[in-house]
Amino acid sequence: MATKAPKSDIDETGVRVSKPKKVAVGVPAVLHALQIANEQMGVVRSVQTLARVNQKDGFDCPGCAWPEEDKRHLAEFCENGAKAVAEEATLRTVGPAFFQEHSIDELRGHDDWWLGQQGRLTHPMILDEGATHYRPVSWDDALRAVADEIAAVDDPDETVFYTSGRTSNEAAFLYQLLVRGIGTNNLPDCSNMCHESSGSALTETIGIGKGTVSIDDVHDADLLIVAGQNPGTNHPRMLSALEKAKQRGARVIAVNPLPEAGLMRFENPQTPRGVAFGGTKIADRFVQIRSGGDQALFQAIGKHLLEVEERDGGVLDHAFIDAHTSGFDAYREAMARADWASLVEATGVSEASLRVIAEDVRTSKATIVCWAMGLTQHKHSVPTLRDVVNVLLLQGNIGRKGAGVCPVRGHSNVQGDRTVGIYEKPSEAFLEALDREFAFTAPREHGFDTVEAIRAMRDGRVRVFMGMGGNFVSATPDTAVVEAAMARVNLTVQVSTKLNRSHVVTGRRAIILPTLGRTDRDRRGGAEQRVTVEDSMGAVHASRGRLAPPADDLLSEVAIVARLCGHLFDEGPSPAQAPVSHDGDPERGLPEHGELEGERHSPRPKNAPRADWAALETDYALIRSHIARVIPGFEDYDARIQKGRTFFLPNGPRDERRFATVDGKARFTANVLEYPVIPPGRLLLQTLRSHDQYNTTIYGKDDRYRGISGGRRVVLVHAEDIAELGFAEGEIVDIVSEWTGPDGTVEERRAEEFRIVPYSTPRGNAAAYYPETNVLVPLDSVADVSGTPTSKAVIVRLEHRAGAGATGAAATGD
Ligand SMILES: Nc1nc2c(c(=O)[nH]1)N[C@H]1C(S)=C(S)[C@@H](COP(=O)(O)OP(=O)(O)OC[C@H]3O[C@@H](n4cnc5c(=O)[nH]c(N)nc54)[C@H](O)[C@@H]3O)O[C@H]1N2
Ligand SMILES: Nc1nc2c(c(=O)[nH]1)N[C@H]1C(S)=C(S)[C@@H](COP(=O)(O)OP(=O)(O)OC[C@H]3O[C@@H](n4cnc5c(=O)[nH]c(N)nc54)[C@H](O)[C@@H]3O)O[C@H]1N2
Ligand SMILES: [Mo]
Repeated sequence: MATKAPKSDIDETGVRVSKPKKVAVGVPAVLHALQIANEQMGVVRSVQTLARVNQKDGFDCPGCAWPEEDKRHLAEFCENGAKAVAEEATLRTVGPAFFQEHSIDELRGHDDWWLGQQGRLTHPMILDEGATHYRPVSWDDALRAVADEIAAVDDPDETVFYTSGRTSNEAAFLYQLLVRGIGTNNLPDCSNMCHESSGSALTETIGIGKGTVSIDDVHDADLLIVAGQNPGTNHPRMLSALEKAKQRGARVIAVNPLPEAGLMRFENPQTPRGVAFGGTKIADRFVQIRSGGDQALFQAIGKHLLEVEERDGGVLDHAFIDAHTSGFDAYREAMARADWASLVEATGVSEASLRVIAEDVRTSKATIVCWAMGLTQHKHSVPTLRDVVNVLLLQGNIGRKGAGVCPVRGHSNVQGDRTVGIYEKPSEAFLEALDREFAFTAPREHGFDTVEAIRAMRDGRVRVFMGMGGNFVSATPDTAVVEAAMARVNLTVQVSTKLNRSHVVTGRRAIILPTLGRTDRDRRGGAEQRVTVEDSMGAVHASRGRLAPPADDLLSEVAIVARLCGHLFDEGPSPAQAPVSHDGDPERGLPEHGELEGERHSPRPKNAPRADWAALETDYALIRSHIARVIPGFEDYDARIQKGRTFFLPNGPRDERRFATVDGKARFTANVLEYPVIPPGRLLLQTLRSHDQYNTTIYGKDDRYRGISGGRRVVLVHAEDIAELGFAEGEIVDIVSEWTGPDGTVEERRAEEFRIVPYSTPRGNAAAYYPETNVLVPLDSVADVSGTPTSKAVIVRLEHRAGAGATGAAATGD
């Protein structure tokens, strides 16, 4: 039986701490997943649903972007994939009665867990200016209200359109067209906070912002370095691939400040061996690196390889370097100058150990480097990733079997969204193709990324904010700033499956547009529609939901966007709105390009994209034909995804060692070494995910592998730091971040009441969960080049709470 939604928030006094686990997955994981599935969906729907995850002609798991293996197991699900599915396919619903019962003030007081647990949104809702409650609204009125507010802006750049990474290729492509049709490139997305640093570094050095390996390469690798990633929790299916590689003789080096369970040992629930024999040891070597020390690690590897080459020869792939790269000499000289003392200081690893790691690389016949947020969310992430590329180039480890770069993406279609145009800095080639296809002129000026969008909202320069999925308010840094920024916007619109903070921290007016998720059946135009997604390795395939949606008249994301396009581009502002714009100037109905032309019942803006919006809404294959004509690599799109087939998008470096960089070569780069300097008495805080959450969606209160249960407000600190800083294990403290602005002033931000937990991490480093700690991340603390918030590097101090001494040890147990 499905169970009811919780009535109260997480009671943080119930936190329990036990020994962290050394093994990931196994039978307990399956049981835990089934328990959550049953709570949300009941037994029958659980079985129906979980059997279709990632099966051919089933739906793509909304959990993560790790690709499917060719031979799929009957229940190709992992614990956290199953939890992601259960959250979406839940039988709990949030409809008009719910909003009548709970005022916006009351809802704002609840935590993210409570909000998310209430269930699926079923009805379009509107919050009028000054109202205390949302009220139901018809689809047509809701969409017209959105279109009217957009049409009323003075300048199209006063609108911002966010995208999270679950949106399908079809919906994302139409959405970017809508936005460019309005006349702006303000398309921030979750990538800006996620793998943007990877995109920046890879585009510059190898000419494509994506990874260069396939799942077969992972199996065939001789050495896999997994840095800054916790696959046991965030990409559990990756563990099966690592296990397979190991069975074929590969070595794995895990680089992480924390000894994450999945990296140490893996029990595969799909094989008898996994269940009965204590699983496979994953990491041959665990490098417990100081947070932010990865650039130094890769420089050390490069330096060692070059030294051995100089002495003995036989290390480098000279043929590759000569034919395909540029900048080698400058890199070699920079590495000759790099000094071991700094490399040791930055990593916290001795020179001897650094050389042992480098020897693993030297003797490997094919090396892959995998990474995620531990490498992308630092100030110096882009140079760090350039140095990763340098090491791979030395031995020709790009564009050959078993070798390459493998940024492991987060959201299940975040890579596809970028491919089809969700980007604030679109290329000219893409815009030209878009112009041709839709007979209009897309704007050329680059738009806001996530942080720039927040600044613009904070400064009152944004009138309309729309979120295609995601939870902008909770996911972004500097929560207090973001909340105030949202309040300055005239209208905030969220297209969502589930209730979250972005529905209750709103602009002056707010609209919720509920939508179908991956698991839901999508019937349009008398036929069941498929959508398509691209995984982390550039493979595109279809996804089709089969479950009855939570409400009969829910619209898909495609339908919502297509109807908005119809309102905006075929009709112009609705008659009620047209004569008076927000500032009362009757002449100013539409943005610059929107001089009015007589057509239909009200005027149609001149420079609007042209398409048969109603037809696109009822046949997604037509959208695929548009995509096929605009984006290279999608030729015969619709035919190639039929019958569960998958196709690979072209990838120059992987397919033919072709590098679309400024000089047509893979580029070695000489980078100045950077690493965080932690002032005395301070800690470097990383904000990360527990095992029971999907970004801002909190599934439960436990972080099983790390031995934390019953609550989330914990800060993991080295035992000796706890003592040296004058605190006690189990003490409840405030975490205060210290940010020195460009003018030298120090800003402080505070997160209250966190329990100190001693944990295995390098001295000076600490960890706590996101999104609770986003209040601590300063908006201006971003990575150079990519602009990604430095969520893994926040300087903090702990503070005793007034009047509260050490409370002694937290409840412990095992
Ligand atoms: N179940 C589940 N699956 C998910 C998600 C989820 O929330 N839940 N989120 C999805 C998304 S959007 C993403 S982007 C991915 C995120 O996947 P991950 O990147 O694995 O997620 P994080 O929890 O941020 O973990 C960061 C890891 O990097 C380590 N780390 C931190 N700082 C450093 C450093 O300086 N150097 C090194 N070498 N390591 C460091 C941390 O200890 C931790 O192990 O997962 C995706 N999949
Ligand atoms: N401090 C800190 N901050 C971080 C990070 C960190 O490590 N530390 N990680 C960053 C990263 S990597 C990312 S990717 C971002 C994540 O940022 P977002 O992608 O914005 O956040 P999510 O929590 O994944 O969004 C969850 C919401 O998406 C909606 N949703 C789910 N499925 C669908 C769907 O199919 N369609 C639609 N329309 N809506 C849907 C639901 O309403 C749900 O409440 O957060 C970033 N923020
Ligand atoms: Mo992400």
